[in-house]
Amino acid sequence: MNTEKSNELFSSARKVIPGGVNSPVRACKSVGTDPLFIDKADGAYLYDADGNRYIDYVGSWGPMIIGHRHPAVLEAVQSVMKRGLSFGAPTDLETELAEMVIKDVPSIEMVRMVNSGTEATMSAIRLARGVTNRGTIIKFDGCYHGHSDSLLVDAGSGVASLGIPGSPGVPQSIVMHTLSLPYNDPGTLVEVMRMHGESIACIIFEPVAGNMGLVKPLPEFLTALKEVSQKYGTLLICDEVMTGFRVALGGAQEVFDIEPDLTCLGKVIGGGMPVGAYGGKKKYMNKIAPEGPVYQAGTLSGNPVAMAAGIATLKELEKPGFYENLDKTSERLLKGLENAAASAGIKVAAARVGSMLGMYFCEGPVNDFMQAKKSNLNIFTKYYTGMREMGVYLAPSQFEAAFVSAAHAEREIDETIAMAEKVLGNMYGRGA
Ligand code: KE4
Repeated sequence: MNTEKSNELFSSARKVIPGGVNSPVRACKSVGTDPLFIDKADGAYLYDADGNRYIDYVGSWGPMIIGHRHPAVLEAVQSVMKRGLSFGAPTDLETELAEMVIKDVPSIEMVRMVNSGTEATMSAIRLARGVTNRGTIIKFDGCYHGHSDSLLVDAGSGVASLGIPGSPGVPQSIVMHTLSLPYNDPGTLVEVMRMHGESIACIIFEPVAGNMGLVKPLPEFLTALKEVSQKYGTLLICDEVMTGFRVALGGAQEVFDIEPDLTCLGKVIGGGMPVGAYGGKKKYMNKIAPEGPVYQAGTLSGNPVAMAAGIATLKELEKPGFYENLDKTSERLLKGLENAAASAGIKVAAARVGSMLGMYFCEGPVNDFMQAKKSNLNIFTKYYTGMREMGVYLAPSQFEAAFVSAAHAEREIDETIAMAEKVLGNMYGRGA
């Protein structure tokens, strides 16, 4: 692909923006290449500054589940914009989106809108600490919950991709209140809670880990989470920023029958605009200012244009058959990629939950971050660059998930599989 324009734009961006990007993983450092600058998108496709077209499996890191430039979303946003962009005062749109979230995610009785997933998880943790009057929190290695200080410990996603152990600038006095345990390890969780449970404010977890690649929760892990949180009065926070409205209308908590005390949302509920949210039982949410003493605020929280995009998106998701169809497409892709790897004699551990997929280049199973890190990153890099060269846009890191949208039809899936057969086949000197 000719990427001359992207290269020019990247060198200009690097002069004025750290790393030339506004979020580290976009810099493609872990795959040793430069980022494409995107000019526009439509349906399942991205078009870069040089006019190259790509089948998109990043979907803006999850939000674009109904495809880019969906007419219903564009129409909703354009009509709200005619009334103004932001008022810093309540609007009926915030209530409408809140009512939809509460209807679709039964564990949420009340919800507060914020501007990002980071704000959502940061606020939910503050609420848990405020409600329990405890300071220590538990997270899991390889899980990423945004970049607030308490959570940049053994995080996944960009932190894992860049191999940053935590981050400079996060004081020890903060980090010491965060315990990071192995994901899918009920024994360790139970043991740590036996010793410290009375001082643990909350356990925050990804119900499907999507920031160390894709790792499904083991049933015994989910059981342990439920039991220890109830036993020690610790709040269970389900971080569904990525899985919410992605893996099912009711999120991963619907798929795996999880009953969290608090849930964090983002990505899909903004339909591509900056939206995060946290919600849960009224007895907890009533502790949030101005109703209660736990403070949290935001200039653009509940922004009407962002709400309009989220409402229009959720209306599409609520249509009968939406997830069934998306499941079929996603399963077709998963099977196709597994077969392509097998034909090329390359061992992979691939998995899918709804339209969220992951593929490690190693023997399976991959149940935690230690095992995920055994994936062959050289093969991943060749796979990533080969697929991009062929016109398939994947996340530039082994420690991310891939997302299928409703705009991906059989044609896009079959083209992707054909390209994977070529790329993986070429890798072992066996052309497709
Ligand atoms: P944001 O602050 O980036 O909106 O959300 C943070 C967050 C919280 N919880 C989970 C489970 C998440 O996956 C995320 C953000 N996901 C990454 C992708 N792995 C965002 C991409 C990026 O950092 O640029």
